Amino acid sequence: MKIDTARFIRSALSKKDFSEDGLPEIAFAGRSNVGKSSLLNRMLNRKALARISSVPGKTRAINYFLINSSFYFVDLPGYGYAKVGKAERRDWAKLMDQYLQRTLPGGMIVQLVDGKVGATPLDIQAFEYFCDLGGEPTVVATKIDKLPRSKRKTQLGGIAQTLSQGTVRPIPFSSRTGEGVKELWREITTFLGGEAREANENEETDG
Ligand SMILES: Nc1nc2c(ncn2[C@@H]2O[C@H](COP(=O)(O)OP(=O)(O)O)[C@@H](O)[C@H]2O)c(=O)[nH]1
Ligand SMILES: [Mg+2]
Repeated sequence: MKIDTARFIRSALSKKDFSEDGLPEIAFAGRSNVGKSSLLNRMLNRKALARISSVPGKTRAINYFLINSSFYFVDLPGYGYAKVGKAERRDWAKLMDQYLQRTLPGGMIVQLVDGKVGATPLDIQAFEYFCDLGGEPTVVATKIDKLPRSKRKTQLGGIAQTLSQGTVRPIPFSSRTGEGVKELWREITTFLGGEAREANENEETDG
């Protein structure tokens, strides 16, 4: 995909800030520090676009980036901060619930798992949560450059097994080397193609 424009649109801290224009949304989720900002920047060929989300006060928000004026990348707040209090965790869960219930099923959610660390109990919980809400997460194994080639197959198989008894096929990804960029874009364009077809069909039946 050629990226002509990629613009930060806004940080949503509550339901009223969610996008209402009906453009397709591709949401990205993962533990904090999993490499989400790096992946978004790499996918969009921008050096620091997604860092906006790491400025204080915005890490708990849902951040919208508009791509080529035609779809959104949605940066969901990272889960698993060690130091957040109960109230903040509750706010986080509420915002995520509201967003995901509205976007899944039918939307696209990309779940990032640290390729070196493997799937943690929090990753499993998140995966099950997304599935319960009707999502079918596309799983990406980040920082794959850190893993020796000889350990790859076992590690990727382990992630698939732990998350889904082997039904998902994690995409190995590295923001350092660019591995996985094409494959993830392929998944995204397939999703966008389906969205476009659906919109057309609706138009035909409406008119
Ligand atoms: N080796 C390696 N390190 C990475 C990669 N992606 C991210 N990192 C590092 O992991 C840390 C967290 O990355 P960041 O993108 O900020 O994670 P986020 O908290 O999920 O947004 C940073 O120190 C990055 O430099 C990768 O593909 N390979
Ligand atoms: Mg980040």
